[in-house]
Amino acid sequence: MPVKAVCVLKGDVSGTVFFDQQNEKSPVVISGQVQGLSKGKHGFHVHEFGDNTNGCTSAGAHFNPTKVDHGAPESSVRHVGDLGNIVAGSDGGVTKVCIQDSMISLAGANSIIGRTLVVHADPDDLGVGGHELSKTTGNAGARIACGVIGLAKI
Ligand SMILES: [Cu+2]
Ligand SMILES: [Zn+2]
Repeated sequence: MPVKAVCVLKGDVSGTVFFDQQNEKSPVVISGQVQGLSKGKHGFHVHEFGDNTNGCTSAGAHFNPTKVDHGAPESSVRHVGDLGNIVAGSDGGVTKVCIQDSMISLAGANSIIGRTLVVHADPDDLGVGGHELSKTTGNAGARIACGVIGLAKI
């Protein structure tokens, strides 16, 4: 049974991101846009909690149910929430989001429903930057926008 979810990003930048999954075993198609990013790469993750009581900080760490190291979306070793980067082509414009991911899900153990989508100030180094934070956060810097991922109408 297909499931659809949506996240409205708010903060220093704004955006709307949709998640579509045809069934529990199919990849999740992530689409939408973010407005106002600075040119370049910005870390893009699902964080553990759908708690924004203290802004994006209370969303906790990357969603990582299997307790492994941070990594690239295409890596076999990665947090479930590791969606890599989105790339803004120019300062302050509209950045299209177009990602397909086979590790996140909209149901079951890897479900991202009720968790927080975060956009970061800096590039995610995908775990290979050699920084002390590379293996936990990708050293992606401040959380510049976030929103809770909720169920949407099909
Ligand atoms: Cu993050
Ligand atoms: Zn991560």
